Amino acid sequence: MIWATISTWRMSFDGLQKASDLLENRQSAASAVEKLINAVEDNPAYQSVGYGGLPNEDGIVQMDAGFMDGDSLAQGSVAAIENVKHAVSVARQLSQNKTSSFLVGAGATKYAQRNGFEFVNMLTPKAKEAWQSRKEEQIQQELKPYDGHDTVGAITLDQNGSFCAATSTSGLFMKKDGRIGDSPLSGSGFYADSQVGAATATGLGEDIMKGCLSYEIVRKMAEGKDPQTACDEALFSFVANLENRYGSAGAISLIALNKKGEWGVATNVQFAFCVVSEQEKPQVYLAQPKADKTTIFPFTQEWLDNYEREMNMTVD
Ligand code: SD4
Repeated sequence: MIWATISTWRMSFDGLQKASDLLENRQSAASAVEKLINAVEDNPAYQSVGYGGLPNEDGIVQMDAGFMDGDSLAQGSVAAIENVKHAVSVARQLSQNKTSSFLVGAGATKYAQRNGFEFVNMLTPKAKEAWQSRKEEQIQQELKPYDGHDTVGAITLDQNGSFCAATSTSGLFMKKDGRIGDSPLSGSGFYADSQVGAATATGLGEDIMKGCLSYEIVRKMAEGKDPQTACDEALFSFVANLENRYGSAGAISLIALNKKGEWGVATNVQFAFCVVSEQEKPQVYLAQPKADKTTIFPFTQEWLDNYEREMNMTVD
């Protein structure tokens, strides 16, 4: 049976290759998605996820993560968890609970401690330096995502036809203490149903939550829409609606995968993502909005070089 993985941002590429090895060797969608996200969480170069993640306005790194098993619909989440290296692994374990499967703040951290998860000071000197200089320059400005600060979201489909979706993020840089985005919320940040497919989101959590966009995409795929149509319809109609009724819509990017291993992406900003499947070598793509559709093309080395220069050698 077909296996496949899709994940957000170029930073997920190494993890995607790990997931690909696992899925090729008949490992479960759950293990593959966890390992993919752990690889991003482990890398201090990525300042938006896991170790090295940028802190909140008080200089404290607070992580959000979610995990969903598309066979049972079980889901687990943590939010504003501190000093835990692999927030998504805690979320995965919590998904086995009948109750107390979503823990926040001190309760989430205590749970991780009692259950032997790896603890580390998540604030690296580089992240601390970024926080100190941002604090000085940006006291009153509005927070924005895509500011070197993005969520890793991933979907895996294994050879048994099982789907998992998961996310991990340190949220928005300089967020308020205790602020939680869409990433740990099932239906908004992620959703998986092995009878249909799965979706995850990255972008301005406050706006993604207004549309429950991951669930909306899976619902559209259940009606028979292919993932690309489901993603474009879910995103662009919602963005138009939000602009009319709320006055603005933040940056939003969405990825989806269906049972046939077909994938789709929609975005209202420039967005990179990674794909691998039984039929497709690991590949990074770039997506851009054009009217109410998303245009997608493979990442070229030239684009990558320019991008890295523009981003001042940080990796998103
Ligand atoms: C959040 N959705 O906390 C996350 C942040 C993100 O690109 O994905 N930024 O709202």
